[in-house]
Amino acid sequence: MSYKDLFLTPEPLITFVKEDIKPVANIFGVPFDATSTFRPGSRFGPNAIRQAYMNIEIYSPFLDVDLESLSILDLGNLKLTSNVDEMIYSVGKVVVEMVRDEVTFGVLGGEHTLTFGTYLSVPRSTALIIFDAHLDLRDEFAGLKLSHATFLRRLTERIGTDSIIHIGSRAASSGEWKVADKIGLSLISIQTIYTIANSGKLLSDFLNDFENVYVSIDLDVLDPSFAPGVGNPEPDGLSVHKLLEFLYSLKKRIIGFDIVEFTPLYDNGTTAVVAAKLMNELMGLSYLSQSNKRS
Ligand SMILES: [Mn+2]
Repeated sequence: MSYKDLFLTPEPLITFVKEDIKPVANIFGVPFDATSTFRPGSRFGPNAIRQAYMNIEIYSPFLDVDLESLSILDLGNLKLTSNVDEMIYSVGKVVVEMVRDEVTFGVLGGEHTLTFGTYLSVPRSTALIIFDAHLDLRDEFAGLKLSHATFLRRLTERIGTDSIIHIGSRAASSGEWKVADKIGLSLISIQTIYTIANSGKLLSDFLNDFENVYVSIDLDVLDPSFAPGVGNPEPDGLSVHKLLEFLYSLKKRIIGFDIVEFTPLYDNGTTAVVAAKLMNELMGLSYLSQSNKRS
């Protein structure tokens, strides 16, 4: 071993690689925010989540999983581009390889548009669980057909709505609510969560027919008091605890996940550690689902 190996680290990459253990997940960042229309800066999200991750406790008492004793492979960030089609194409190709290699992947955004690329590249037996304040169902926004405000419209045009459930919904134009109704998008809106005692049951019922899940967390699903550093903050959101409750209820294999819309420029440090914690618990859940320890 040289002093270079001894004293230098490849930070900000997450450096929990153990050569003899298959990684719980492959992590990569997508520093893309070219279609942001309000508060830009989610391109700085991936590295800020990594930095927070290296500074929180990663043993999960709830799951009894210690990621420190396991292995996480951090593959770095997608090459810089401001072309949305190129970003979608590259992300999709990377995900196809990970699905082929049967490794759970975790994507750090970046803006929500990236989910269009990731989800189209997973097997169709995979349910998409979207946590988001916004419906993202506009036909176009600010002159763009594919953007953070329209990605779900484009996705449903391609694959319909049968495999998609949207949780925490509370912000959209009146036209978008009508579109959601017309295309039959399953919603667990914030109102439903507040008025129904066990909204987790609605999620588990929806997932009955699916083998795998892909979890997409737009951090603005959380109340801005928990997660102020997002591109489009929206009041009256979920608590971190409630979001974790939904995640902990998942019993299906997690094929992949993303955590998007984190904008460190507007953060006070809170959103970064929340994102890091969510990533940790999603990896813990992935590990348990891989080893069939949850059923
Ligand atoms: Mn959103």
